[in-house]
This record gives sequence, C-alpha cells and structure tokens, in this order.
Amino acid sequence: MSEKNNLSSTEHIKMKSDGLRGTLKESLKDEITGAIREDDRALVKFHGMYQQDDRDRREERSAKKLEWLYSFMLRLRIPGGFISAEQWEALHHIAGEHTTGVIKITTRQTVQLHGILKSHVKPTIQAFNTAKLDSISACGDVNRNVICAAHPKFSPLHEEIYNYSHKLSQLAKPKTKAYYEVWLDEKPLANKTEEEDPLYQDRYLPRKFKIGIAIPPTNDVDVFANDCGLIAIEENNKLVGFNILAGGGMGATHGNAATYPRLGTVLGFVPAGEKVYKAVYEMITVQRDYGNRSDRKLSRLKYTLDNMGVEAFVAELEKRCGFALEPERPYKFTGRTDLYGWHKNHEGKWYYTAFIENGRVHDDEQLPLKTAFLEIALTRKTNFRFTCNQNLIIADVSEEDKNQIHGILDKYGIISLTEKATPLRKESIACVAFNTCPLALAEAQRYLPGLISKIELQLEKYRLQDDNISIRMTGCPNGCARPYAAEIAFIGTSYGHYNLQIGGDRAGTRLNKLYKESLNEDAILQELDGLFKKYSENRNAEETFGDFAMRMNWV
Ligand code: SRM
Ligand code: SF4
Repeated sequence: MSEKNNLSSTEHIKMKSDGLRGTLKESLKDEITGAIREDDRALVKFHGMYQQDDRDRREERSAKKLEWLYSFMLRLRIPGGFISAEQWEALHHIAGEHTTGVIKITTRQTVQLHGILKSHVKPTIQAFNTAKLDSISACGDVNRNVICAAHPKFSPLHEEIYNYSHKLSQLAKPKTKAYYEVWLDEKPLANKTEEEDPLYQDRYLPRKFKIGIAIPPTNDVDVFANDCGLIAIEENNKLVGFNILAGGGMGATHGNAATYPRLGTVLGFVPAGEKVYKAVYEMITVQRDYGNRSDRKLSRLKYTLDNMGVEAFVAELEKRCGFALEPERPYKFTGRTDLYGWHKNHEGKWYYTAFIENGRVHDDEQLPLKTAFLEIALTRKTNFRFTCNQNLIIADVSEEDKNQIHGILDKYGIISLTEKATPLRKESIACVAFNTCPLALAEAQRYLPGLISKIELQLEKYRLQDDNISIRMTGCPNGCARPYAAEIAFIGTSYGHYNLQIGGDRAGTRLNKLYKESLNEDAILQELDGLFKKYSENRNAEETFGDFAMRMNWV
C-alpha cells in the first residue's frame, strides 16, 4: 500500500479539510488580500478553480509594493463537452461580467474562464448554477472532466458513448456538499453521514485522475493520454463493450528522470453495461489505495501501474471487480483530426465544426467569434459541443435551419477562417502558459500562431502545404496540450526556448522523442527546415512526418 509515514503536505490539507471546506468561507471574506489562504489554494481546486496572478504584471506590481494581481481561473465540469444554446448564452454573459471575457476551450472538452477577482467568484459560480452548470471536481485530486468522442449523434454509438461519459462523471463525483455550502450558500448538512464518500473517503486520490472514451478509427480524445481510457468496440453497428486501458499521462519534470510521459496500456476488454462502470470505479480505488501519497511528482496512475507491474495491477483490479477482463478486441485508430465544416448525421441533423485557434473564443476586430456564437445561441436552433482539439461544434442543426446558421457563421468570417486555415494550423494545439499559468517557463498559445505562420512558409517551400503534420506546444513539460503524442512538439524550457521533440504518429499511439534541447526560434526554424527538406525529398507515398522521422532514426 502507499507510503503511510511520509504523506505530502497536500494529503494533510485534504484530511483536515472537513470535506473540502477548509477555511474557504473565511478566505473569501478577507478583503485585505485578493488571494486566499495557503491551504485553501489546494482545496479550491476541488471546486474547479485555481488561484493565479497576472504574470505580465508581477514586476510592475512589485515595484509599486503592491501584492501580485491575484485572480481565479474557473474550469467547468462538462462531461462529453455538450452545452445547450441557453447555456452558451449564459456562459457568454458570465464571461463578460466576471472574467477577462475570453472563453477558453480546453484540451479536455470543457471551458475555462480567467481573471475572476475574489469578490466575483461566488457570483460567477452562482450564475453558472442558475444555468445548470458547475465546476465540481473540474480540478483537484479526483476524477476530472470525462471526455468522449465529439459529434455526439454522428452515429447511434456516439450517443451511447456520450451517456457513458455522463454516468462515469456522476459515478466519480465527490459526495461532499462543500461546493453547495461555500459557493451557493446552502445550509450546512445536519447529518454529515449523508456525504460519506466510500470512493474518495477523506483523502481523495493521490493525484488527478482522467477518463477518456474514444470510438475508433478516430482518436480525437487522445485516449492513450488518460489514466483510464475506454476504446469502444463495435460489432454489427452495435456497441459490444470497451477495451479498457490504464496508465496514460503526459506530465514530466525537466531534470527529474523518474518522471515521464506514458501512453496507456490496454489491459483487456469489458462488455458494455454495468461491468464497465465497475471496472472504472475499481481502477480508481486501486489508484486510491496504491498510488504514491508522498511524492506528488510520482503519484499518477502511470507510476502506480509501473510500480506494481501490469500483471499485478490487473490481478488487483479483477479481484476488486469480481470478474476477469476478457482478452482485448481488435481496433485501429487512423487519426485525431476534428471533422471541420458541415457534416450530416444518421438522423439528418447537421454539425458545423469551427476552427478555434488554441480554443480562444473572443471578439477581435477581424474575427468577432463571441458575437457570432452568441447570435447563433440566440436563435435557439443549435446546441454546442467542445472538442478535445479545442474546437467548437455547432450541433444538432435541422435541415431547415442550416442556411440561417451558415449565414451567421459566414457573416462573421468563421466559414472563411475554418476553410482557409492550413491543415497544419488546424492540427496544432497550444496550452495556456503565459500570462496566467504559474508553471509556464515559456509562451505557448500567445506564441504558437506566429510560429505556425513561419512554419507554413517552410512547408510551402517544400510543397508540403497540404500536410496536416501535428504540432503541439506547451510552456512547460507538464504536457497540457498532450505534446508528447504529437509528430512535432515544442516543450518550453525557459523563456523563448523549447525542446524540439519529433516522431509521434498521427493517431496518438506513439510518443515522440527528444530531438534537440532548448532551441530558440531561429534554431527551431533552422532545424525544421532541414527536416522538412529531407522529408519532402525522401518520404514514401502516404508516409507521415512522424513515421518518416522514426524510419530515419532521427530520434
Ligand atoms: Fe493541465 C496543470 C491548463 C489539460 C497535464 N494545467 C495545469 C494548470 C492548472 C497549472 C497549475 O497547476 O497551476 C494549467 C492552468 C493554466 C491556465 O492558466 O489556465 C493547466 N491543462 C490546462 C489546460 C487548460 C490546457 C489547455 O490549454 O487546454 C487543459 C485543461 C483541461 C481540462 O479542461 O481539464 C489542461 N493538463 C491537461 C492535459 C491534457 C489532457 O488531460 O488530456 C494534461 C496531460 C495529461 C495528463 O494529465 O498527464 C495536463 N496540467 C497537467 C499537469 C501534469 C500532471 C502530471 O501529473 O504529470 C499539470 C501540473 C500538475 O498537475 O501539477 C497541469
Ligand atoms: Fe501551464 Fe505547463 Fe500546462 Fe502549459 S503545459 S498550461 S505551461 S502547466
């Protein structure tokens, strides 16, 4: 079992938190500071928030002897990434009233809002509650937003998978009523036994836990990057069950060789229905009981799995489940790209996937994305769906409404944006990084678009402009844009410098490897130019950049 004598400080905070309440109420009332108390910073994550500060303004604030400009980032829990038009309208207004205004679609199919001042946190959560949205366990040492293949009704299977994501999210939701008491002013429970939590108990998990569900051949959720992945297996157009995998995770720490990105290992097959819920639930309990609780850098399920060994892990899982996993069934992933543009589903409904660069929905003079999506929401003729590639799907449009929605998308330049963006740009993902992420060592979403413009010129030079090479950038090695599963990755090492990694595949089934360390922009472009030249001259038909890099033994 896990280290009992040397628990990390977060473990103590959780245990004495009275069901994640801590002193959050007191912290909120304190008007002297824009921050909350130190222990509460760990607890507030379980309620879907992070305390941050504007890193662009640290120096200026310090020079003026002011405390840093603290604010909160709030992340919603939206399993499967689906919201109604009414909810989009609410999101739009809440973003405008309480935050920087930018709606950030994340790599886990939900949204984040940044820059919420302490006094605005409760009103923000209350407004979301009115819109039937919450941020419970969107962060913290619990199961996070359950992601699943987008295009919910693209086939009956998608609808079923979406339902699984909801049920799993519910199954792994903490029982504590702290969220309702602290943020929504509900009365404290008279009888605390009502919130006893057999899954999380009083220590919750050693670390975050992530679940993703994919439907082959598309791996749009990057299923192998999740602690627990489910790969839908279809026979005769029916969902028969899932291959279940464990131990995916991207995060690593520079200079700490004990940490590493890892793709999930397929453990076996579980037939559709109750056994799936049981298997996922018990995988969480195995991690709860065996995960490392002393060193948070080594506490994700991937390390638990590698420490135990796959065989022992499966044996423990099967013992807890009371049934054996069946042998894994065949499946094949071919790509991860979203289906941009209009697509019709089996029920005759239409879906438009709009390209949203790095998931940032905001208005600028050329591209008033927020205004456009609000206008669409106000028609009440669509739903909205987030994708794990940080894009937005205008969903469930009926045949007779399609022209009207198309007209709005066209009027605001979204059709042209989506059609004209190069395959390279559409495939790219960057994490948030500066100015809000406290862990960022280098820029990512503010920098990648410009770098892509330069790389596009190189691809044109080598007639590779139609190639949708996957490029992902993160401001640090934590891997929020799942960079280690990209064909080309830039991983921030210090301001303006990135490790260049190459050799992942397009379907997210192979990790890339370090090619050159800590390059600045000139060096990156110089290296890429050489690589693209060789790729254009020597690749086989249909060979992707990542596969070519591996064949050439570049890494
Ligand atoms: Fe992440 C931490 C942003 C997806 C691995 N991530 C953070 C924090 C909260 C920084 C912090 O701890 O203070 C970042 C907030 C930045 C900001 O200002 O908003 C942050 N992560 C993001 C998002 C918003 C990136 C994006 O641009 O979309 C994604 C939000 C997902 C969501 O809606 O839940 C996001 N993070 C991921 C993913 C991708 C995924 O889950 O598919 C990963 C890699 C998969 C994994 O978990 O291994 C990821 N984030 C991390 C890690 C490394 C965890 C590890 O155990 O190795 C950290 C650091 C940590 O937890 O200590 C982290
Ligand atoms: Fe922040 Fe690093 Fe995640 Fe980027 S990868 S959002 S820099 S923690």
